[in-house]
Amino acid sequence: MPELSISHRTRSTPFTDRVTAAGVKAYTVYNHMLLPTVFRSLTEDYHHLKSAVQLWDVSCERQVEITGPDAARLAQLMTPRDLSKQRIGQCLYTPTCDIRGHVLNDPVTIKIAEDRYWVSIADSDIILFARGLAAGMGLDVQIVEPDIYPLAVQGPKAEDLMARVFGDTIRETKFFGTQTHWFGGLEHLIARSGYSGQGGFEIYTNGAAACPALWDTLMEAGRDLDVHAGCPNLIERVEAGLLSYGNDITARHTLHETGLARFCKTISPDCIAAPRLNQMPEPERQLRYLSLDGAPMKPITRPVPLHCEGQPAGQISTAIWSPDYGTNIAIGMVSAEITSATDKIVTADDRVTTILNGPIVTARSQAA
Ligand code: THG
Repeated sequence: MPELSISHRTRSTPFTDRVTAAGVKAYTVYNHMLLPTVFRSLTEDYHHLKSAVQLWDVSCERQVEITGPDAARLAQLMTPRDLSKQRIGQCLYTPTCDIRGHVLNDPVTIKIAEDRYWVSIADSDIILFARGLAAGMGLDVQIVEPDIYPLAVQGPKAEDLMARVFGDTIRETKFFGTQTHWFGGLEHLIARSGYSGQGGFEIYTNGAAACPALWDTLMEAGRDLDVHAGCPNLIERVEAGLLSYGNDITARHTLHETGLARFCKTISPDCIAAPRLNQMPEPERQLRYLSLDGAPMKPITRPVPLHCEGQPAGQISTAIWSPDYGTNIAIGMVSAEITSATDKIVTADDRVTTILNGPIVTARSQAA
C-alpha cells in the first residue's frame, strides 16, 4: 500500500499523537486534515462499536463560524432547511445547496447565539462558499475556522462514560441538543450526536490545549467499559443509513435526488437555492439503500454501475458486507422509474440488487 506523505498542509490534530499511540493503521484526508481510519479491522471495530464505546478523533469535522448581525441570514442562505425556529444550542442537519439546488455539503448547523453559528462541515470547502456569498451580498459577518476539534464518543456505553467524566446531567442532553461543560479550565460544547446509529456524544473541544488530557481522562474512566480508539465505521454507517459527502452525494446531485429534502419540510424562501428547488421537475434518479446478493463484498474504491435488461440503471457509491444482517448492503443512485418489484437490477458481475425501503436498520424494524 502506498503511504500518505504528511505536511502541514495535511493538518494533524491535537489527538494525532494519541491515536497514533493507540495503533492507528491508516489515515484518510478530510477537510485538509487527518482522519484516522480503522484501528483493528473493519469487522472487529464494527462489533466493538455496537457493544461498547469508542473515542473518535473527528477533528476534521471543521467548524465554519459565522458571527455578526447578518449571521442568521447567511446561515439560512446556504440551506433550504428552515432555521427560523432553531433554538440557541440546538443542532440541525442542514444540507447546503448552491443556486442551482445542487448539494455542496451536508453539515450540522449549531446556533451558538443569536448572532453566531457553527456549521460543522463534511468534506468540501464551505468556508469559501460562505465568504463568497457574504462578499457578493454585502453581508455584515465575520467568517472563520475556529480552533475547535470535535471528539466523538460513540457506542451503547457512551452515555455512561460521559457521565463519569462530566456528571449525570449529561444524560439529560436530548438528541441534537447541547450542554456546556468545563474541562481543563475551559468550557466545551457537548452535543448528543455523531456519525453512528449507536448513540453518543460529540465534544466540540474549545481549543487544542485540553485535548490530550481529555483523551486520556476518557480512556482511563472507560477502562472497564472496554473503551477503544475508533473511527466512523463503514459497515455501521451504511446500516444506519448515514450518507458520506464525496461518496454517496456530490455537487453533481440535486437536493431532491439525494433524498435530503426530507430534512427540509418547508424549503426556506430565504435560501439561495429556493427558486430552483421549487420548480425542479421530479428527479430522474434517486438515492437508494440497496442489498446485493452473493459473496461478501469488500469496500469499493470507485462507483459500481448497475444495469437493468442491459440498460444503465444507475450506480452504487458505497457497498459492504453486513455481518449482523448477513447480506451486502449499499447506497447508490438508481433511475427513478426502476423498482426491484418489477425490474431485475444487476451489477456487471451479476449480483442481483434489491432496492430497500430505507436503511437496513429501519427496514428490519419495519418488518418486525
Ligand atoms: N457530526 C458533526 N459534524 C459532521 C458530521 C457529524 N460533519 C461532517 C459529517 N458528519 C456531516 N454529515 C452528517 C451526516 C449525518 C448526520 C450528521 C452529519 C446525522 N444524521 C442523522 C440521520 O440522518 O438520521 C440525524 C439527522 C437529523 O435527525 O437531523 O446525524 O456526524 N458534528
